[in-house]
Amino acid sequence: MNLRTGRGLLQRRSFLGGGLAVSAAALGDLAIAAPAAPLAVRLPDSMKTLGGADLPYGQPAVHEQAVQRVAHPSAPQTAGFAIWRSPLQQQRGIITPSGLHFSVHHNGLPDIAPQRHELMIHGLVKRPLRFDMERLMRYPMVSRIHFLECAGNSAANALSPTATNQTLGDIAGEVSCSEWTGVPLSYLLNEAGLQDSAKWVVAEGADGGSHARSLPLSALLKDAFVALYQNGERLRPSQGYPMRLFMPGWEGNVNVKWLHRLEVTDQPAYTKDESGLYTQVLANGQIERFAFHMDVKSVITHPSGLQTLPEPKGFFEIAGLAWSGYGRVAKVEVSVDGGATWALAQLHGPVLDRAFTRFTLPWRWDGRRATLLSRATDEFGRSQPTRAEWKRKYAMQSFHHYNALQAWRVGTDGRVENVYA
Ligand SMILES: Nc1nc2c(c(=O)[nH]1)N[C@H]1C(S)=C(S)[C@@H](COP(=O)(O)O)O[C@H]1N2
Ligand SMILES: [Mo]
Repeated sequence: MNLRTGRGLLQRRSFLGGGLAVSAAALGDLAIAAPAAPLAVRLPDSMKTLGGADLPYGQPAVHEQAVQRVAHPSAPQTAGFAIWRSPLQQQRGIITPSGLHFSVHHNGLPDIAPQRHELMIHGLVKRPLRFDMERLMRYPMVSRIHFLECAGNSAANALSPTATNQTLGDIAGEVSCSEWTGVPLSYLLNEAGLQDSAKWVVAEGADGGSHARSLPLSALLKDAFVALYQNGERLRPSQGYPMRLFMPGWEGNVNVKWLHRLEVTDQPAYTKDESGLYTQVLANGQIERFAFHMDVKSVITHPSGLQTLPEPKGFFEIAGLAWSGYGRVAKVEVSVDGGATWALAQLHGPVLDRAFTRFTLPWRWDGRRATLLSRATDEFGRSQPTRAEWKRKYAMQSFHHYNALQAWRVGTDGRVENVYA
């Protein structure tokens, strides 16, 4: 049963679950009109020739080569700081293809041979330990589907006084979601034996920037694991091959890639990364540090920035992704009138803890200018601020943890652009 709400949004009475989401009546005229005469069978050329060869490691269709990560540094191919953003506007479904997972490297990609790589655990432990890959691979492993988001995702929206006209991936593509498989950190820490004074763990990567973060021990014992697999295969080099720390729902930079050292301590190390890069100034002048959780957030992927709706009006499915670093997404609301009225989107299962959740809402566009927004709320009632609300909390130049509502303006010509609403 569809409920018609403001401006052509077709809201269902049941918002979660399987079955066909959209009634046939809502779709109506999408198919290419069939003529009254019977359709003649057209034999495709591909049925008249031999098929081509397949590859030992599969690749996307050649016609999909435009679907790529986009680099945002001055010299992406060299060592040094690089951000590769994921083309979220092309993603349908909750798992980001491994080759399209976003990436942030502070000092390029290290070249690590797994046979020589070791993980060391030392500091306030009873028995310092060293694991080579072979030994680590023998431990019991868990598999978890989780998003990963850079604290600096959507920085342009946070900083730029006027909205930049870019794709969703270029604006907010520093987030992805994968199935991660690895060894719970508690197994390794307990084997090393924690001393009574142990409170923090400093994790260090084996890259040239010696990226390092301090993390509270109690949270790590509950949730962290050493990830070895990503979407069923060994980690990609971009994601920290041969191993990375994974801490569900926490800001990207604590998920130390190319992990080689864990030092148990009684206090944070205040590494250059945590005291320099990842603290930020609040509007009241106070400094916010160790802001680990990524907050609830959502983006409409279809339609989104620089896309053009193919017809000036008619049926479209609004689709997007929502996530929260605290738990599950409870609901997503969508507006097509800049936030004046809202309708509940359908959530597509599985709705997982600290993972992408897909949402959709059918929309019959009337051809008038529309401002699209999505607003996610998680199971703890946390919801997204407007941009103005977010800006009131932080100092002018702060940009980490930006989770304000993302707005898209659909023009009468069908063109979609980034706006602040
Ligand atoms: N060793 C190391 N770990 C690192 C980084 C790095 O530069 N070196 N970048 C961090 C940052 S800032 C982010 S957002 C995440 C990104 O993970 P991804 O590249 O797998 O998406 O890795 C984090 N872990
Ligand atoms: Mo990051």
